Amino acid sequence: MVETAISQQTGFAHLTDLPCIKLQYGTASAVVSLYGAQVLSYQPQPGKELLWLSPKAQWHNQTAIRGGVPVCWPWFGPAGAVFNPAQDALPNHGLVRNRLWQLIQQHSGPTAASVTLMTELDNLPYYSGSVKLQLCLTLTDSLSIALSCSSQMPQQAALHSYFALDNIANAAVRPLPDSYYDKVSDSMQQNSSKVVRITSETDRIYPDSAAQLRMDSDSSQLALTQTGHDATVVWNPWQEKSAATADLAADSYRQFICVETARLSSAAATLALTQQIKAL
Ligand code: TA6
Repeated sequence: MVETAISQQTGFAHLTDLPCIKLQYGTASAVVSLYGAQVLSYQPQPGKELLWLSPKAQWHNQTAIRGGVPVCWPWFGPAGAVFNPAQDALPNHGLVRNRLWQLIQQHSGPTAASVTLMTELDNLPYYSGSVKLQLCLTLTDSLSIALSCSSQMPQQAALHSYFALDNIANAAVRPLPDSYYDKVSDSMQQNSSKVVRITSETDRIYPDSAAQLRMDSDSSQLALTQTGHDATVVWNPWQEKSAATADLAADSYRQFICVETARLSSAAATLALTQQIKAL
């Protein structure tokens, strides 16, 4: 029988005072921070880390943690007009990356270890009423991250996963649609190869992307299964932006690729977005 466990821990990596929860399923483990409900580690086997955390990540002074799986909600990127009727200065990627979430449920049994974190907001700039957002993390022979909100309202969301690499030069993500919005050049682009490799700053939104993706690198092959999304985002800041970003080191861009499961429609709807990560 597989042994499972859930425990509270203070600190992860150099973030020594960060409140976290560790899940174990046999020899697999995952760590999630209560700050941002951000998954920081997933090791399908001891020592085989699939997620990347910046050595310069911070969590004090309202800073979002750079790495792991940030939760972007209720908007993605800068707040669009729907989310920001008063045109205030609002943070990139929403309001929940720098809040402490509550642990509301945990279960460890022979088939899985799982926890549910929740945060409640009653002061959204564009919606009156109280809104609950939940993140459910389930560890089995894969890690499943599910973000949900039952309020019918405009809400964008992304699971902004940073995957660890030995070298960005050898990473490939497939299959991705031919057509994408390129944020770097602010234009629609076409690429019929289906495979994305990173050779310069990359910030792409692929609408209508598949439910099943594969990420290959020197040290890992991952199957990514996504549901509830209407886009996949692929991001790497490359050299210049890596050096210019306070919580990245100059060579950080070599060490990760973001493959993000996103719902970017701003039509009023409930939310159920999942990304499952499985080492092949
Ligand atoms: O998902 C890609 C992106 O939106 C990029 O444009 C880049 O800025 C990145 O996310 C990181 O955003 P952050 O707010 O975490 O610095």
